[in-house]
Amino acid sequence: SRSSSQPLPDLPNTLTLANITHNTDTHTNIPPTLLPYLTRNLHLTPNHPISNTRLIIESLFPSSTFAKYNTLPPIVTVAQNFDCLGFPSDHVGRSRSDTYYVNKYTVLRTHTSAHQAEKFRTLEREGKEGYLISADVYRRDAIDRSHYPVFHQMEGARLFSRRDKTSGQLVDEILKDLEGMPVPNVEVVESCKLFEEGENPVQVEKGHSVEEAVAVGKHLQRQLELVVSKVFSEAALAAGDSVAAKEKVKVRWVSAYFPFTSPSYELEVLWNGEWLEILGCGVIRQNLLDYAGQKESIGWAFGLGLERIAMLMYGIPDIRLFWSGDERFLEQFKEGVVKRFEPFSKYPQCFKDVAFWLAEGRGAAAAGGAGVAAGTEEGFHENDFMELVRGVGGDLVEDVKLIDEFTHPKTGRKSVCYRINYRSLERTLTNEEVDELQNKVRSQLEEKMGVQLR
Ligand code: FA5
Ligand code: MG
Repeated sequence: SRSSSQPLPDLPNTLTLANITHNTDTHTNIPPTLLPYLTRNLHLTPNHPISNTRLIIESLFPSSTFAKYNTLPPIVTVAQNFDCLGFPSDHVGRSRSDTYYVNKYTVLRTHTSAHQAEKFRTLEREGKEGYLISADVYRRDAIDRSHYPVFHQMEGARLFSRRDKTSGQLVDEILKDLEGMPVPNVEVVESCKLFEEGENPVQVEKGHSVEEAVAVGKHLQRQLELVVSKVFSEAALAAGDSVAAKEKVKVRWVSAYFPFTSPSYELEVLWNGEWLEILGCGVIRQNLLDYAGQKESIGWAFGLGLERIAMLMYGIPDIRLFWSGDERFLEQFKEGVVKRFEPFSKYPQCFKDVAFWLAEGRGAAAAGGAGVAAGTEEGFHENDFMELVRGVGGDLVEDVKLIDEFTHPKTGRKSVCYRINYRSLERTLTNEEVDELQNKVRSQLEEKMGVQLR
């Protein structure tokens, strides 16, 4: 299908970043509009809320134990991002509708886990037992107030050496370290089992005893509960609520699946009456550690979303605000201390609908087609549509929703209708301006995606 297999016409033949030049090819699907983001580094911008959030969390991980990496370039190999982490070859995450490819062998990292293996490999050389990595990550995704094609993650890991120890000694050592850690101010409302035997993917790795996995899992959970406890007491103080600052944060541990950890968990936090997932984590698979020259270690890893945490901490309502150059936003974070964000007035929104027939007979959809709300069988990828809209409207688009799907009873053809919400964070848009954007979306839909407008 054209939208998924041809490079964009206006993309350069090479892409240079951090002094490395990459050739583009038919796999390339990075829109030129994304390129400026590769060097923005919000997580390193002084006083920016993403950077402040990073610093607050980093302060819980002593530099004597944890190496800190904050400048790893975002272009990585398919091997780093997927293969060496054990992603199966047909995993949906690998598809061109979900991931930005620089070329067939190179991607914009979709998560900070892409650096796990290389950083485990150099741990002893650095004289550390663990690391933190903060970086920008890239995913093709929906458009709404909590999704942006670029966001920031923090990866953390900690290893424990098994060298010259019995399993019992190792377990004692991990539990003793855990006892030395502060008690987090959280209430664990619900917890999945640390591991389960049988069909459930939450299992103890081959080569790990149950006691070892449980000890590592408990150490991991304690560390992350401390992160949550710190972040949310800061948030309550920011809101001027010193009573709430002392209250326990309600959390729950949910069992999860990642190809590179087992058992795996997600941590959810109760915030304004809603359960929000803030991170994924687990006991690192032994084959990954073996591959990374750590045959004699066992350990844990986690990956958390800095935007998601910053939005909770500061009460930031729209993910686009992080990228805004608007002084009314930036000046609120100048002091570096957590202060609740005071929204500036909202400008009016403007809804425009676009309906179209999906092209027929365009072959099978690309592998998996996850996240495709409509028309997978016609080879239509919702993320391609989202990107087209972003390409035209940029940050003037607040969200895009599928509002109707319809299959013609006689022809079996499928039609979809999307509602685009145009709203600037900085000014009132004129009708003419919005009409012009909407017309561009319509004509590009026909040209680039070969659909028939209704
Ligand atoms: C991962 O990316 C795994 N690499 C995490 C991990 C690391 C697991 C180490 C085990 C060991 P996931 O796709 O769920 O997992 O993303 C992790 C976190 O990133 C989420 O919990 C969320 O906080 C944040 N996140 C994910 N997608 C988005 C998004 N589109 N916008 C903002 N934040 C996001
Ligand atoms: Mg997740």
